Amino acid sequence: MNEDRLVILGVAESDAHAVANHLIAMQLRLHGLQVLNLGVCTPLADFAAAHAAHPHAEAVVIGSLNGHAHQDLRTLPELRARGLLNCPVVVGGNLSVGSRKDGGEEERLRSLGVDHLLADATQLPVLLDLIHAARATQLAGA
Ligand code: B12
Repeated sequence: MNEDRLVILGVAESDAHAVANHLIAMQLRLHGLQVLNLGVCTPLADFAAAHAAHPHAEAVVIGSLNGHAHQDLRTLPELRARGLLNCPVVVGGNLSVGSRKDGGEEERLRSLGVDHLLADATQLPVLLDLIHAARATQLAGA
């Protein structure tokens, strides 16, 4: 376990889908990360409070399966304006309602300030390693 590498994980506020959340927590722990798992139905303000309590966390990772990601994350700009959630925010799962996947939902989430969007949870360890490496490079240059 690498004590330096902490990730905050959870599922968006209106969303009760638990299975992927547990599998992702296991996957990330097997990858050597510490995981603070806030579980299902987590308001964005709770993610912000967890990050404020653990400011060294590398990322906040939020799952959304029920199609209401934009509604659940709509306060991200407001929280960031207050100096909260000042870390990479990664969102993944089934991001829009219904079968139409035209990319519009991803655009809307990016416009809220979501930094990374992933459909496939297997890409998470690689993305988190890239975020870790970028941060290490920044710290070395500072
Ligand atoms: C089980 C289930 C439920 C259970 C959940 C029980 C529980 N405690 O988890 C119950 C019955 C409660 C439920 C309720 C609802 N559900 Co439901 N549910 C499912 C179902 C059948 C399986 C979900 C699951 O566990 N899959 C197994 C996991 C491992 O796979 P996964 O969730 O797809 O996750 C994968 C990826 O999405 C991705 N991923 C997931 N999360 C994350 C997070 C990150 C960060 C990343 C990178 C990737 C990622 O990686 C995972 C592995 O590949 C799916 C349909 C399906 N076959 O997928 C519908 C489904 C997700 N549900 C759906 C809906 C609509 C609902 C309800 C709104 C239904 C209703 N009208 O009440 C409610 C919403 C409840 C709520 N508040 O969220 C829709 C969502 C549609 C959409 N987005 O357009 C689906 C797709 C069914 C459908 N085809 O319509 N549901």
